[in-house]
This record gives sequence, structure tokens and C-alpha cells, in this order.
Amino acid sequence: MLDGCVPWPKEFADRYRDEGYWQGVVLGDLLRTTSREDSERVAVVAGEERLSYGTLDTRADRLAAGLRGLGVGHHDRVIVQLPNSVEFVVVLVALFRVGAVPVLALPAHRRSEICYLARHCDAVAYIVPDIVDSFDYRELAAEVSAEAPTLRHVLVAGDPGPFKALDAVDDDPGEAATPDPGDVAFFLLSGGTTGAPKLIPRTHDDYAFQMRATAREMGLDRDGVYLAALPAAHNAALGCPGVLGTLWQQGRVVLGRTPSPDEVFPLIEREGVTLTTLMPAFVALWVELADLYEPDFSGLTIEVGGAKLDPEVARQVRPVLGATLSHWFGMAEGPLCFTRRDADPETVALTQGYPLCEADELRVVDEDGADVAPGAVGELLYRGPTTLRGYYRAEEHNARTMTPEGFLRTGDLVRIDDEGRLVVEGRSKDVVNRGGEKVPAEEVEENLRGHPGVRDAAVLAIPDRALGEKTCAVIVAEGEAPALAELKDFLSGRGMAEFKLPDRLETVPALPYTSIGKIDKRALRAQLDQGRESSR
Ligand code: J2J
Repeated sequence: MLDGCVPWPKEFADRYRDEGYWQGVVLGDLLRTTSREDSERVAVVAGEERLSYGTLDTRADRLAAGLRGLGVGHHDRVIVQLPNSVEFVVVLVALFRVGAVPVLALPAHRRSEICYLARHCDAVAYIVPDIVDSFDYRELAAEVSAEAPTLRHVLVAGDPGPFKALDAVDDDPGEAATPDPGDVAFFLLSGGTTGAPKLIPRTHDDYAFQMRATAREMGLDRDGVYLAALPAAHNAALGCPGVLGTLWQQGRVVLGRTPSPDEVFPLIEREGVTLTTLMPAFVALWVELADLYEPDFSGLTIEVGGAKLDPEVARQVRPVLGATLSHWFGMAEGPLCFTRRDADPETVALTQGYPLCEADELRVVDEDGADVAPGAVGELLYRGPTTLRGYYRAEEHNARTMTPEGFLRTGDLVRIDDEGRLVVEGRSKDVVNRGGEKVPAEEVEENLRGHPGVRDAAVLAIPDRALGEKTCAVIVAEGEAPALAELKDFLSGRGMAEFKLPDRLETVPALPYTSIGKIDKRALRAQLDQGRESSR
């Protein structure tokens, strides 16, 4: 396995293989079989374009050969930051075939995140689009190139500007690499606990199992049509079964750019979409706007997860949209629990269902790490054939997040009900879950403290009707307090992604600290609530 990754101990790996979870396949084989057997079959629909398995397979082979020609090889890390597009699929498969390791950045990431990633994993290449939603990724790439010493290539899908066009990376196919199925296939980014984003190694074996098992549970077979409305770089839309899992099943992928009803409702009907993935805020919006469109989604299953789902919204999905809802608790780190398609409506509204497979081991523990009484709330610990054993190059962090027995501490507070179903009750980790986008409080706090008008800073989640939660920055000012707009500009200037910028600002004379020197957020929250009460 790539140096810096933590392998599963042999006894676990043997067991997962013996029990048939890991089947020794490699992700570079995506597209291959269908391309040989039925090359005209449509694999991907993007706008008016319909691309066959044969076309994509050939493009991936040619790109792989071109990448090899550039010197990109086995175990080289390549940051991929592409929107939902044909290139996203071709680039991933090509990198798998080279044996290089894609690092899946989200389209919303900016200089701060990408520079960190590039340096942290010693990336040799960075693949971007030209301009999306008026943001020029080539300018971002220029900034990243200046700060990342190992970066040798920037490849651009579209107009390359000063860089190399992805299209020009093309050569006659040669021998494909044959990586070890137990090795890392790509890196996903963690939704974040402390500080900078962590890299999650996903192996060929583990991801192939995740795709196969979720496809089976969601009924996505060869006739399945998956709509990617969320960024495909996110685990939920990539491999549950998502874009890659659908191609693995020989189904059809429809690439959307946003989950907004005006864009995707016509697509769902036109393409006969059978499965899609949404964050809760969009399920609510779909239900709310259904009257305008009168959709008939009786053939559609919607996977929803990533943040708290309002049970009232869940209950309306079937009557209003006609669709089947499946409620998920997932993590890019691998844990997956969800309600199956035949679950009764109350199970779907109120629980996140059952784990992906029988080999998944769940524990619910108190603050001392002892198992809680059955049905009581505690932190969820998770171990299984898709759940990582350690983040990449993160020894110290791993010592804190993994138990000595190899369980991941999820930082989520849950209970297991008397039917064995998972119910997410809250979380102990310090992130703001902004409509499913995870904002690590500590990272924002550190950057806020860099402003000359900020002596100290804390970041809290506050309730929001549309997004579930929003971000509130609480600062202690140095001199005259800066305004919210000024702070947002400042953080943007530091290269932070827009979704991490605070939505609200409060100023206090001092922050409360605990005896071990951590900001006491519970006390701070109470202090702010009290202030609000007394000013009424
Ligand atoms: C509350 N919080 C939830 C839920 C995840 C499928 C679905 C989601 C993700 C995902 C994913 C939640 N209620 N139902 O990867 O494959 C919060 C938890 C969790 C964190 C993980 C998938 N479902 N969450 O959201 O890696 O706090 O993965 O630890 O982005 O989202 O975030 P992420």
C-alpha cells in the first residue's frame, strides 16, 4: 500500500476477502467490460451529449497513455478538481489505469485548501476546468503552482490559457498498470474534524464493494439511470452507488450541475432517472416546488443524507413527488447506514436505517470510551470493510481518531434503537454542517485570528430554516470591531472556500475558556442566548 496509508491488519483483510466483500477487482476496469461487449451502449449523458461506453473507454485509454508520456505514473498523486462533466469520468478512469492516485477536491475549494492538499500529498499534477460559474480555475492553478513545489503539470479541461489542454494529453494506448486491489485507488477529502482537510485513502477492493453493495440495495442494475446532481467528487454522489457505481453496473449516468428543480426535473423525466442523491435542504425545496412542476417521480429513488433531515419533509416525499426516499448516514471515511427501499415511511422519516453489511461493527460509547446502555446516546465508533484504518500522513490525528482496536471515532452522537436502526442525534466534533457542506470551526477561527481587528474568535453553528445550520463567528475585537463583510473579504483573500465564510457576526468582550484551555462553546452559546433574551 502507498506509503503513508494505514492498511487493514491481515486478519481483517483475510476475513473481508474470505467472506466475499473484497473481490480483488481494480477500478481501472470501469467501462472496460461494457465497452467490449456492448460498445454503443450509452454510459454518460451530459447536456445534449450522449457518450457510449466504447467512446469513454477509448478516451480513458488514450488519456492514460498521454499521462504516462508526461511522466505521471504509479502512486503519483494528482489533484482533480472538475465539475460534473464527461472529463471528470474520463480523467478518473485514466488515472486508475495509470495507477496514479486521484485526490478528489470539491469544485468549491480555493487556494487555501488546494495549496494545503498539494503540499500535503506532494501532488505532481492538478487538473481543472477553465471557467465555471464565472470563476477562473486557471488563475487558481497559477497561484497553486507558485506555492506547490512538486506540481509539474496543470491540465485544463477547455481553454488552457497558459497551461496544457487536457485534450492534448493523448497517445496510442499501451499496457495498462495492474495495481494491487488492496492498494489505495484514490483519496477523498474528509468532512473535517480539526483544522485542515484530511485525506481518506479508498482502496480498489473497498470501494468496489461499496459500489456493488449500495447498487444492490438501491436496486440499481444495468437498466438503472443515476442522476448526479451533487458534485460527483463527494462520496455520496461518487460511489453510493453514484457515478462510478452506476458505470460499474453498466447503467447510465446523467450529469447535472445543480439539484435545482428547473434544471433537473425535466432531466429526470426525459432520461427516466431511477436514482439520485440529495442533501436535505434540496429535498425540502423539491417538495416545496412540486406544485409548480407536478412531477411524476414514481420510478425514482432519492437517497438523502449528509445533514439532519426534517421528518415532516421526509413524510411528504412519497405523496408529493411520488418518489421513494432512502435516508442515509454516511461519511467519506467509509461508514454507511441507510434505510432500505422497502422500509416503512416512519423508519425513513426518523432513522438512518441499518449498516451497509454484516461485517460492519458499530459501537456507541460515552466520553470515557465505555459502551453505553442499549438505546442510549453516545459517540458512534465504526469498523468494517469500507471504513478507513487511518488518514494519509496523519499519525498524530490518527492516534486521536482511531481507537487501538481500529474503530473510527466518527464524532457523531447517535443511538441504536430497539430494532437495531441508527438514529443520529447530534455530534461532538466541532464542525458546522451547513446544508451538508462541512465547515471545520477551528480552521475558520484560526484564520479569523489573523485579522488585525480580531483578538480572539470562536465559530458556532446557528439554526437556519433552509440549510439546517449556518455559521456564526463570535469575535473579541482589537480596537474597533470589523464588520461581517470585511471579515468575509479577509477570509476570501486568504483563499478560503466561500461555503466556509461566516454568515453572521457577534462581538463579545471575552470568550469563555474551559480549565484545559479550550473555548467553552456551550458557555458561549448560553452567554449569547442570554444576551439575546435580555435585549428583547
Ligand atoms: C446528520 N448528520 C449527518 C445525517 C451525514 C452518504 C451520505 C452522506 C455523506 C456525507 C456521505 C447525516 N444526519 N443523516 O459520504 O456517502 C454528517 C455527520 C458525518 C458527516 C460526514 C455518503 N449524514 N451526516 O455527508 O464525509 O456528521 O459524508 O460524520 O461529507 O456528515 O460528512 P461527509
